[in-house]
Formats: sequence, structure tokens, C-alpha cells
Amino acid sequence: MNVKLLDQRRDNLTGQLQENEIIIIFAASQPDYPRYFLQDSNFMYFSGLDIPDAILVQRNFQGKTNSALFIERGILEMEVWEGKKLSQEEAQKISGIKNVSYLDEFNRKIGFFLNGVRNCYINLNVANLTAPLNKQQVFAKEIRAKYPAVQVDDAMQKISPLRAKKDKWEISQLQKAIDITGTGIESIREKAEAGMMEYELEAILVYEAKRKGLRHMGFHPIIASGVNAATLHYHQNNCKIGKNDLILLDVGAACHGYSADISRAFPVSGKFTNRQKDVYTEVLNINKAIIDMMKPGISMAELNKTTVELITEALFRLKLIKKKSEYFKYYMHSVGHHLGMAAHDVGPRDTPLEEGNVITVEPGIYIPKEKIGVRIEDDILVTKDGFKNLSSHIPKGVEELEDLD
Ligand SMILES: [Mn+2]
Repeated sequence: MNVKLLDQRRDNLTGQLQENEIIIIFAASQPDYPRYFLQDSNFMYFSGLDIPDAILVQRNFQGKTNSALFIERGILEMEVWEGKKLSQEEAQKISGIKNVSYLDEFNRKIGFFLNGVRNCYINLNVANLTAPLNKQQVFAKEIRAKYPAVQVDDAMQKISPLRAKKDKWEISQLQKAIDITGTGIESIREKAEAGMMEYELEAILVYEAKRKGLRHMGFHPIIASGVNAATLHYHQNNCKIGKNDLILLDVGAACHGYSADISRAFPVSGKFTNRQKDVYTEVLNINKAIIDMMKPGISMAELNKTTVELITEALFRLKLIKKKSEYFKYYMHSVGHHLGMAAHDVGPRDTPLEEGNVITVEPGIYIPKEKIGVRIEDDILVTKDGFKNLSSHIPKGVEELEDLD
């Protein structure tokens, strides 16, 4: 990632701030060994730094971006265990932020920064209301107590519109993640056989991704055979694959944190049963119809509404329902979400789509009593006049899927 791009992102953020507003973004904490470190995506987005426990403070000073970065100070005894910490110069070089201090100076300096501030935005990362407070929530509490005139709020309202519009570099990361995920899916289809365990297919995906340079999956892979495909977030991946099973893959490797999110279904035998083919073809047609609707100005609500209409019609044809309202038994999620640094990325869900958004399109039909679950998911970039399907090269046609044996 180049420094110019990071500067641009920080300038865009400044554009969201008044002069009496401040934004404070905490890096993720160092986890206890042996869990591996996963950076906070907002901190990564604005600093480019993959280091734990740092803090980025950003202000709009007379229309100019004013960034201050606080990093951990290396302590010799600790570095024996944790490795060397980044120096001030190294942090400056990677992030392009000139004002770099150590964390032990943060408490004193933040008092100075908050002088005259009315709104303070923090990446609170409120995911679970019953979980214990994380460090930034504790910090927010302290600010509220110490500076009652300062309004503390979640930073996502300022950040999410920026992150929802992907720049060229981000799109190239997504494309690489998608391409390598596609290779993994192809390799799974070549090697899958009845009698294998689902997790063996998972191993093929992880192997393909790692040998092509992507160390991490963006999310835990779903490798679901037969009836398991009807469980939307099936993650056990520990069943034996039956000989007439349809296998549903919902997988995505990540490149610099940018995750693909691809679903494909295929018959392990290399041949669909008639019923599997009928269900599959319905979902495929809906997947294509919704992708064709993608363009700036259309809303997720419209896409969802059309999906439900099309799925309902399909369910009538498949003789699964007698009344429209019954569609919910066989299709119970929404058709897509923003994709980026998280498989379910931040981004407005209630405003029209804009150029630069990357959205998944993933209709599905799930029939547990017939041991059939089909979801076909592509990753779509919204362009100036329409869309670009970033995963169009990953086979999904009936003949292509039956071809391989
Ligand atoms: Mn998805």
C-alpha cells in the first residue's frame, strides 16, 4: 500500500470532520499467544500499520488533515518474547504520518487534543452488548467522565461511507482474493469424491490459497454436503460426503485483509440428479437476473424485493409452496452485503448503491427434506454505468459443473 493512498484516505476522513471534532481509532490488541493477531480493519485502512495496540488520532485543523499516531515502545525484555517493535521512523515510513509518539505519552497528549472539542468519534466496535467492554469502550467511558462537554460517539458513521467506496488498490486486492479462491474451488471440484470428509475439501482450499500467497481465509469456510447445505452458517465441515450429494461451498480467501466471498454448488458425482438440476437452474437464473440489475442508484431493498419475487415464482414451479408467504421456509436471508476488509463489510444498507461499492449477490434455495441446499454467490463491483462481476470466471453453468470428470 503506498503512502499517497493512505494520505488520501485520511484527507477524505478529514472531509467528514468539523474543526471541533476529533476521531480516535484504536488498533486491535495483541492477543495472548498462540492466537494470531488480526488488525482492526479501520485502523489498517487509515494507517496501513499491522501492529497491535497503537492509536491514531485525527483532526481537521483549519481544513487540513492533522494526524497523530501513538505506537508501543519496544522494551528489551518483552522483545525476547514478542519480537521487535516498530520504531518511530519505521511507523512514519509505512503510514506516512509524521507525528508519531509512544503510547506512554497518549494520556497527556489526548487532554491537549480534546481542548475545545465538541464531538469525539471512536471506533467503539460494539458487536455484542453483553460482552465485557473493550479498551476503546473503557476509554470512551473515561472521556465521558473526565470531559463532560465532549460528546462521544461511534466513528462508524464517519468511516463507513468512505470504506464502502473501494479504491483501485482495494479492488485489485479483492480481485486477487477472488481469483485464488476460484482456483481453490476448481481444485476442490477436481478432487472431491464421495466418501471424503468435508474438511478434506477445506484443506484443499486452504492449501491452494496458501501456496498462492494468501495466508488467511476471510472467514471460516462453509463446506456443506447434502442436508448440511440447508444450514446457512454450517461450519463443522466434519461429515462424510455421500455419493449423490450436492456440495455447497461458501468460501473466501483474503488478500491484505480483503476477502472474497464466493458460493458454488456442485454434484460430487459429476452429474446432477434431475431434481438437483431443477433447483440449481432456478437459483442460477435468479443469481444472473439480480446481477444484471446492479448499477449506481439501485438500492439493496429493491434487489431484495426482486429476489423474493423471483424465488417465490421458482418455488411454485418446484412445487414446494402453495402460497406466496411460504417462500420463507426455503429462502431466509438477504441477497447480498458489502464486501471488503470483512466478508460482511461496513457500508450503508439503506441508501442507493454507488460506483465503487462491492456487493455480493447470493440467492439460495434450501430444502432440508430433500437434502438440497443451493446458493450461488458472486462478487460484484458497481461501476459508473453498471457493474463488473469480479467472479464471473468461476464456473457456475450446469454443463461446466458436470464437465469435469
Ligand atoms: Mn456472502
